[in-house]
Amino acid sequence: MSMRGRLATVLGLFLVAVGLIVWSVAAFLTPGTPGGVMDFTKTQAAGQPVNITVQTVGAIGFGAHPTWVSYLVKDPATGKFVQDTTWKLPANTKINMTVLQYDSGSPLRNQEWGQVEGTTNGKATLNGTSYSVYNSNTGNGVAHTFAVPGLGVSVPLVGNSANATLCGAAPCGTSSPHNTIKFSFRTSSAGSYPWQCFVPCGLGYLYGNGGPMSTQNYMGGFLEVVR
Ligand SMILES: [Cu+2]
Repeated sequence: MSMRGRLATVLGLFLVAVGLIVWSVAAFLTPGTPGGVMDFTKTQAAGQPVNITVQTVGAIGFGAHPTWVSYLVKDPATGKFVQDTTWKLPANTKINMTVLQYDSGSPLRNQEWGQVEGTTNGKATLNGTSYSVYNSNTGNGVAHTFAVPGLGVSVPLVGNSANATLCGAAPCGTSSPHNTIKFSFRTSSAGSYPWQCFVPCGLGYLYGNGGPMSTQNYMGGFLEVVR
């Protein structure tokens, strides 16, 4: 092979290597495409509790609706936050939820949503401090709720100060201002249980209930409970 031919081969292989590196870094940084089912039954030993970590963000920052509020869930297999709100869970199992809440809050239209319901002991913790009700007319108000009506679960997710520099695009890193809310609940028998946020956070839509509030993979989804 001529010198020029060898150089061309080396250069070609080098470009392929660079291309692969760029592709894998981009794949790692880009959140998953919404629409899948996050399966928590594979990563959990039989009879053991399931740990779910989610984040709530003020603006998803990518996809068809980058300005919409959204939930993201941490893939237990890869550790990446993805925009999937359908979660496959085992029946009659304790679920330990950790919510990293990155959005600002406001007073609730219905103070009932400030009540923690359906969790273990009827309580949740906010940055380590236990609470059973949150008065949204104080502090930074409430940003979203996590509620599973079929299981009687409802938890207010306390907001961050609107004056803080909030995370602008998901997935958010823990260096951005956030509240950590933890609680546990139990799944019951097999079935499809809708879950959703009840704060009308669909800004710019009729009564705040359109847009992200009524679109799968943003402010609601399903617990697909299997035996
Ligand atoms: Cu919401």
